[in-house]
Amino acid sequence: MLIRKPADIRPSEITSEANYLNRRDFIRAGAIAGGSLLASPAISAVIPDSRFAELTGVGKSRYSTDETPNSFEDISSYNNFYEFGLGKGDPIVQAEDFRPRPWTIEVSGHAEKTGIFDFEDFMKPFDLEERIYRMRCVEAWSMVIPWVGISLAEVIKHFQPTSSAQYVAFETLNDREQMPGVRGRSLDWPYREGLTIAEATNPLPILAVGIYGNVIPNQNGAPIRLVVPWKYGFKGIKSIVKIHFSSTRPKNSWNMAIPNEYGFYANVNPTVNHPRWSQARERRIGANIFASKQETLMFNGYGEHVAHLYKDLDLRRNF
Ligand SMILES: Nc1nc2c(c(=O)[nH]1)N[C@H]1C(S)=C(S)[C@@H](COP(=O)(O)O)O[C@H]1N2
Ligand SMILES: [Mo]
Repeated sequence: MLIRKPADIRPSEITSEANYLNRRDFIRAGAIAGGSLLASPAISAVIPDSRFAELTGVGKSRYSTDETPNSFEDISSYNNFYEFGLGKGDPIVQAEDFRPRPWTIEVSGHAEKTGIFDFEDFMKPFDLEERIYRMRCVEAWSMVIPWVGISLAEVIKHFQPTSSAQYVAFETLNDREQMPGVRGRSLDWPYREGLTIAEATNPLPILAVGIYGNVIPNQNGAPIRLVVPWKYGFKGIKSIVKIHFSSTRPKNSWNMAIPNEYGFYANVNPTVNHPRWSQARERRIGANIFASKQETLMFNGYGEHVAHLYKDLDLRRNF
């Protein structure tokens, strides 16, 4: 199958997978020779306003998996982004002309610092890091994605939530002009998601602004989207315009749409099946078509970092 790339990406603008893997080997070799894989603190996150531009000052993370990342083509052509169509191949085509600038993010609710921030100003206090994460969609497929982003925990700390802030809510842009999908009623727009404050301040979640060292493609949630690697993909809300510190549990889009199938927590859990299919196994996108499915891991393999958050929770009821 031939996979189309947006016409205006020059091959030189994309870090090819081969180069990329070489760079990683180089970094590993450095680590063995006595260096460190830990992030060297970057200056301030400067995100170029041009498509697929290279991100600079990106540190490495100790939370990255060693698994081989999916290709840039897989990651940018097999997407869920209902604002740009229901098919996996729709967003790469329908989000082509989406404009992720100018962009503002509104921070509101129970916090000391609130306001409406230009994307560039919003990013400045934070360090960019690469986080290579396993990602698991509720539809029983998975990928490994080399994100570039900022720590959500650092963002939360920066805005100084008060003790009333029990949850963090997020909203996607809702623009009928640019997003053909929101003219229809596939979901109740805008797309919404939320986390408990304990989840949001765990070290794993990031707000991603890049993939493979370059500015994130529109179809993956430009200019900024959430990544929560131990939860099903639908928690990873794209193209965020609002962050709200709330005292009550926020609504989340897939729970609003089909409450008996999609809960608030959405923790990856191979022992709790979706009402219409098993969650025990998953298909890795891009794998040889003869490859068998692989077992899904509890909390998508991130249990050592997050299982304690749920020790008093019945995960069968709180799915
Ligand atoms: N705004 C918005 N965010 C969204 C979605 C969406 O339809 N709209 N789909 C979610 C789902 S179901 C998944 S699996 C991931 C897919 O992210 P990716 O296309 O970057 O792999 O985005 C999530 N974020
Ligand atoms: Mo998903």
